[in-house]
This record gives sequence, C-alpha cells and structure tokens, in this order.
Amino acid sequence: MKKRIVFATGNANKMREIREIMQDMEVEILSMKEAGIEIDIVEDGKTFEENAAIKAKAIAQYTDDIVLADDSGLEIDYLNKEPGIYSARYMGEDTSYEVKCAELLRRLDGVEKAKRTARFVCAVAAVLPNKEVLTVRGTIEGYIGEKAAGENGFGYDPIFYVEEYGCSTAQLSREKKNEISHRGNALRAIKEELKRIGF
Ligand code: ITT
Repeated sequence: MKKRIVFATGNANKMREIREIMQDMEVEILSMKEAGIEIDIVEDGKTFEENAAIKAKAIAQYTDDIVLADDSGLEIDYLNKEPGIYSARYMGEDTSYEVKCAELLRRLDGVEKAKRTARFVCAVAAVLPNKEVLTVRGTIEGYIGEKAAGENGFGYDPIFYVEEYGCSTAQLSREKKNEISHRGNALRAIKEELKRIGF
C-alpha cells in the first residue's frame, strides 16, 4: 500500500502548491477533508511554528498517518512585520485579497523602495508516527511593489516582488514560484527530515 500523508489545511491554493512541490515523493497526499477529517482549529499560537504545530497535532488525533501542516504569511518590515501570523485574518477572513492588497499598498504609499522590504514565511510542522513533532521554516525575501500585478499564485502574491526576477510572485510560473518560495523551501526541508527517519 502506498504511504500516506495527511495535510492539515483547508486552503485549496496551498494544497495545490503542496502537491506540486511533493510530487517526487512516493506518497499519497490527502487534504484533511479528503481524509474525512473536518474540524475547526483555533490558531492561537504566537508564532508561525506554534500555529503549524497546533494544526498538525489537532488533525493527528484522528489519524495514524503522518500529518503535516503549513502556517504561513507575509511580513512587511515597514509595518512592524504586519500582517504576519494574522495574514489570513487581516481585515477579516472574508475580505477579498484584492481589497487586502490595496490596503497594504495604501499604507506604504510614498514609502521609498529600500524601506518596502518584506518576506513570505512558511512554517511546516510534522507529527511523526511516534507522535514526535518537528517544525521547519522556509522564507523568501522580497519587497512590496508599487502596484498589484500578475494572475498566478494566490493571496498576497500580486504585491510581493522578487528582486532577482523584477516581478511579483503572481507573475512567476508555478514551477518557478515553487522553486524559490517559502513553501518550497520549507517542504523540501521537511522532505529531508522524513527521509532521515526512513519514511
Ligand atoms: P489553513 O490554516 O487551513 O492552512 P489559511 O489560509 O488559514 O489555511 P494561514 O493561516 O497559514 O492559512 O494563512 C496564510 C495566509 O498567508 C494565506 O491565507 C495568504 O493570505 C498568505 N500567504 C501564505 N502563503 C502565501 C503565498 O504563497 N502567496 C501569497 N500569499 C500567501
């Protein structure tokens, strides 16, 4: 039987990237919904790592498979690292990303490029078969552009620009984003950890 991993996320965009990044593994990856686990998880941690561990541990109560979770967000230095761990909740969960991105651009109006530095952060937590919990972190450095651009990706991608490519992560191909992204970096690190334990 193929090995299984359950991913503790309800975010379909994350799930798509996760499947793309982990496609080289001989493992079946199920979202928590596909695994038949539908619960509300209160993310009341103070760091990305704490929240990722909260999500993974909550789902691990319902399965013996390895459980992974992703907690991620955008840190804007000029805004004291806002929206940070509150990235999904910024201006309310139901507010569109068009509106959220426009508001962040407005708050940075007139701020020079050198002060617009930002990063995406992704913490991935794993609950292993022996219930040990591991966490890793991946980041990508960039800056907030002057305007939103691009149709790929999701969330804050249209306003997050990468110096090396001179465009937003919403303008990169899926492959390129996964190659350089916070999520790609964190998931590659967790893959190494899983390999180390012989999974
Ligand atoms: P789960 O908790 O169910 O995984 P969520 O959307 O609530 O889904 P988070 O609490 O980790 O996930 O919030 C992450 C938010 O950060 C996400 O909703 C995006 O707004 C933003 N974000 C994370 N990764 C991103 C990426 O690759 N590109 C753009 N925005 C991203």
